[in-house]
Amino acid sequence: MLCRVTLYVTLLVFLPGDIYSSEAENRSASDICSTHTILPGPQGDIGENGDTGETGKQGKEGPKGLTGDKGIIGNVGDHGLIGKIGPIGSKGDKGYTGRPGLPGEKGKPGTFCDCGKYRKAFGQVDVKVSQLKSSLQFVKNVIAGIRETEEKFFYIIKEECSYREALTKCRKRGGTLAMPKDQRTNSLIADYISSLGLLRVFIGINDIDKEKQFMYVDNTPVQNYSSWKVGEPNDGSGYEDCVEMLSSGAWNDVDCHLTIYFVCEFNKKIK
Ligand SMILES: [Ca+2]
Ligand SMILES: [Ca+2]
Repeated sequence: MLCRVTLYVTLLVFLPGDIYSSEAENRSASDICSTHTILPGPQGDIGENGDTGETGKQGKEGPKGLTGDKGIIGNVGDHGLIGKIGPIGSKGDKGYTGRPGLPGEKGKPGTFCDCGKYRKAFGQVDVKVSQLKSSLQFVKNVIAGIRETEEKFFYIIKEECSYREALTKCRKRGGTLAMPKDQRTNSLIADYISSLGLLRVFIGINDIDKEKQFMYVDNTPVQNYSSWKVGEPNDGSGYEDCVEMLSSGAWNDVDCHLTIYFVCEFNKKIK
């Protein structure tokens, strides 16, 4: 193979065109190699060094390096600016009481005052007030015979009147017929009747508008408290629509035309 290639190259380089065209066409390469031995020449000298090449391209970015050691503490920085004012704090506990102060300077001498006469006058007023209270109580209890609770005065008028006349007379005095609405008031009126030596008086209760439905004269029904005598109210004559109180405190329905004493009541507080 080597022989065939070498011969072919030699013929292409060194043989004239006509020789190549005549002889080479008639002689095969295998024939030449089989008759002539072609040896290689000696090795030539080392060629001159080539020119310096162009600068190569930039290499790829290398892998991330290892973390370095912690550095030493830096220098102290400059003084910072003053911060904002903070919110108002909560109120503190009350402090202890301070020590007493020094005594004040001595006062100036007072002026003369005849206070005795004022004291005397006030004292006399107090005496007068007490006397008036005593006198009023005497009038109420002994002369008038009036009785009272915290809210009302009660007064028995010794005039024989029918129920309607009695009611009118109480109203003309600024009150109305007495309306016992609790045991305490009923007992007070009963004692009042007894103390005067009386047996009966009209009180402010009737069933004039509707039979058996007894009402106080202020148009409130008799329902929470009553003090009927046993067997009453019986509407005995068929006309018993007004009510009397006996000295025992018991109630009885009677004829409104009956003429007897009566008891009025008056509110202490003027409405
Ligand atoms: Ca009746
Ligand atoms: Ca009766």
